[in-house]
Amino acid sequence: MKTFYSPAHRQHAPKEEFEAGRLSPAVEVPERAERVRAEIERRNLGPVLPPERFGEEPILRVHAPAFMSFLGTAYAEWRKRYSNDTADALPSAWPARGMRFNDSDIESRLGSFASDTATPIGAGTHEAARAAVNVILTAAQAMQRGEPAVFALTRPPGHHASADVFGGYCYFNNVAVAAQWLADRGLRPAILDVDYHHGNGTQAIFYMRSDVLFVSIHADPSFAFPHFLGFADERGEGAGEGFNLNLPLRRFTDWAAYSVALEAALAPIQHFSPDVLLVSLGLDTFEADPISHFRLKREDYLRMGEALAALRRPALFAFEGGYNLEALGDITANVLEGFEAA
Ligand code: Q9C
Ligand code: ZN
Repeated sequence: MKTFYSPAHRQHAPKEEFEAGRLSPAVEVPERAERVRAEIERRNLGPVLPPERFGEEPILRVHAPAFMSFLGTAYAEWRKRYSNDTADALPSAWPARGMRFNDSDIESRLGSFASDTATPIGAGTHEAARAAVNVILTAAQAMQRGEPAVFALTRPPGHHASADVFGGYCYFNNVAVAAQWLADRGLRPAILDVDYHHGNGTQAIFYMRSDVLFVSIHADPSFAFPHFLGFADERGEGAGEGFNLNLPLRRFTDWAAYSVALEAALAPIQHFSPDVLLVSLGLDTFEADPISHFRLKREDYLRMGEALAALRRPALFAFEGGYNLEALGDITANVLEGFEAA
């Protein structure tokens, strides 16, 4: 299987996030993607290829123009405001209920476009996020040209970003941009999100639509991030009714329970009959993930790959979360290898 990868991801290297009442070391770090690339090379899973450049247009099919230009200039504006301070840009105030919308300065823009305090914007964040989109669009193009399966090693991740909100370590929604790009070329995409966290951004982008199916298996938002979306009763709206499926699971879910949910997710996907399956491949369901609470083991990821292969559909895997640096290469490669072996 071909892997698409750009070293530009390294330009996004957050040091800290504000979480649980304190500044703590960032977990969404460059080493994540480097570990995965190293393991793919070590196992000879296939060539690791650079992205082509796609420009802004495919991003603007999903993201709002004001959001797009905000991400392009946010860090420069932040530096101008706090010139003697080298910290990454993080919001500290939001237009909560009862307040007015305002986006006249960098603080109000950060509060208007951000959903949390864990997603810093640094000097190279925009460049890296743009490169991740180029990586997944190059992968999508390979699918369009008949590749049966590809891996987009996207970093930063994307599934928490909506049309005009960034958060949860995500800036541009890589998978949504790729799904839209494929739909624009007459292909029928389904998205399966297996990240530990609900893909709230992807859900929001396609919620009113029947041409892109979204299915997500994740930790129940009644105890897990993103807290405010991802419940089982969210089934899509208007034309999109019935084209959104959430399968929230309890704390400490292991493969026995997870595999039941996975089968439940695959049935509607098969019924939808997609031309391309996009997998939001988060690896934070691993038993030793530092920020999550499921209990999947290394070998379970081989089974996951095999289960996805049973759909007999072309598949684009896109890297999302997963924070156990030591296991990340192994469990990611297990999914891809399980898929190819089946
Ligand atoms: N105590 C992705 O996996 N903070 N994003 C959670 C848990 C944000 C995760 C705090 C987690 C975002 C792509
Ligand atoms: Zn996650």
